[in-house]
Amino acid sequence: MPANYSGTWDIVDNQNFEGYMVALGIDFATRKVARMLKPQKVFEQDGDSFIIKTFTTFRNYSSSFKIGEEFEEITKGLDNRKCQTTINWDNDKLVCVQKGEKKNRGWTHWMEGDTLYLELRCEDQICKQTYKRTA
Ligand code: ECB
Repeated sequence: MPANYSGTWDIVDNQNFEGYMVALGIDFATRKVARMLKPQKVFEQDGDSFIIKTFTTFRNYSSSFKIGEEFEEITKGLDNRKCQTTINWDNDKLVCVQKGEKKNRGWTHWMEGDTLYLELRCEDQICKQTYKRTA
């Protein structure tokens, strides 16, 4: 049985989001707004099928995928690039690889109790986010 991430998670810490956004080529004005945001994640999971919704007051983002199945991801409202994206289990961690123009792009999620971690990677930058379960 894989881990179950279903639920609602609110951000409590966000390290080097700025560096991650610079690596993605996000302009200064957008970064200035984005770095003030407090994202909420809503995971809907049925075994190996996921919908991850990221909500903010500025923009929202949603991604649907099945473990191990590559899909075309368009990061609409983020950096608006096209990636060939695959998410796999590494034990109970979710490991995402986003192949495309940017090297070393992807993310990893893992849980410890009511804490959800997210590491976002692009080029030589790592953004580390921490979320707490609220539902
Ligand atoms: C939608 C939340 C952030 C909106 C920020 C708006 C503009 C900044 C533009 C680009 C910044 C790049 C990425 C934002 C970082 C995170 C958003 C979701 C990233 C993501 O891939 O989430 C994964 C893992 O939880 C599931 O889609």
